[in-house]
Amino acid sequence: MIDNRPLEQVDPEMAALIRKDLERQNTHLHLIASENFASRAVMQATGSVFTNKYAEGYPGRRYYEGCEVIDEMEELANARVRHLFDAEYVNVQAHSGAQANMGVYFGLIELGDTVMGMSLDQGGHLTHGSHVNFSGMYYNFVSYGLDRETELIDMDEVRRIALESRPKILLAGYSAYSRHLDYEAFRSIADEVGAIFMVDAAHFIGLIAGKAYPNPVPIADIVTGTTHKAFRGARGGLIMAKEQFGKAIDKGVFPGAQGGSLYNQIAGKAVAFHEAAQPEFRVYAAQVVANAKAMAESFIDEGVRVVSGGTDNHLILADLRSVDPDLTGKHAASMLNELGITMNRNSIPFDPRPPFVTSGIRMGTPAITTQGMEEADCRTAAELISRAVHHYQDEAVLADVKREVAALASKFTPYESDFSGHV
Ligand code: DSN
Repeated sequence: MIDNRPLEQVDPEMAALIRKDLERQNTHLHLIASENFASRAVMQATGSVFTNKYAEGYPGRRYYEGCEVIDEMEELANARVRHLFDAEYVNVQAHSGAQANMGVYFGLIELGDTVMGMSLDQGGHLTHGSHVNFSGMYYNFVSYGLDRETELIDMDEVRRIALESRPKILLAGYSAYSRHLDYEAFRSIADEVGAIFMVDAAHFIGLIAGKAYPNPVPIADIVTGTTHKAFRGARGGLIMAKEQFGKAIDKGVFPGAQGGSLYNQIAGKAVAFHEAAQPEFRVYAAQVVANAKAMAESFIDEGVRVVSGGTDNHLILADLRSVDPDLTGKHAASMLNELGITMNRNSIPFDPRPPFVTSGIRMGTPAITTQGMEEADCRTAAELISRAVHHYQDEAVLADVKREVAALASKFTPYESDFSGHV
């Protein structure tokens, strides 16, 4: 028989770990650019009885019985996405952003075909052709990068490489680039070489939903994304496309890349789509960008070099060599986590260090903005980070920073101390 006692009673060990991470989430400043805090409503949907249902296929075309409500729920999720982005075709089934990209590749091109994307070490993503990822193993990826001087995507170079390599898909998008993308220029290059134009908007799709970043959906053939970054929903992936690509992408996702989808996650995504359509979400998205700009300006004032000289989105990439040539991203990120500020090490463009070490740190403002921080608080956070990296060998300074971080974080706890999202 089902044991419906609370988690605390059924599995106290797991309950304790959840409480422990709640404490970590409530006491740190969270600057991982791909993280956020989901609402209770999102977590309630994610923790709902949709956990129990198998539903392979698509609404109206299932391999299992009993999918009437699931169909209704998936249609609701799809309609919300169409409305938010003005999309023609929508698929909300991908388990993650990586699997959204996999579904598109499986659906639209053959193994070994040429795809052109931004290289991971210049700001792209694993699924944009990294040799350790399925994308680089199964497809012939050709990479473009940044201009060494401006640290911006050089569209003349993109065109040159595209003309030379004639990709089937021209892919724009990033996980560590802080500027707008020139969708129109990508579109025109894709048209010139006969490529499908795809945007991986995983990092910035929440900002697009909140109208704080340009929307590629009307311009690109395909747009993929994630639902848990700036979007603030349940973890997962999302695909939008022009109608003509829909059937093939459906097949690429299921049965190509996945079996039955995670309907509890899809319910949590659908709640986030509803939340993102509210006027407050626009205020949130604008604040995410304003906060990132404030942090970038503070870093520059404090003598910490910001890649490309600033930001147009939610993320900032800092070059630690401007502070001390011996300070690595690995050391700085680990030290800052000890001080209560969580972020990740990140390669900077043309980084001489390997990806596990790096010379940079990547910071993002989606989570701290959900925590309630505004520009002045972000400038304080940037000053604390700057002080820590400038004095990374001075224990007394670091102890002061740790105290000040704790005081700042205590003003912006995302959850009540006994928060339990599923009830
Ligand atoms: N892992 C995500 C990020 O942090 O950018 C991308 O998949």
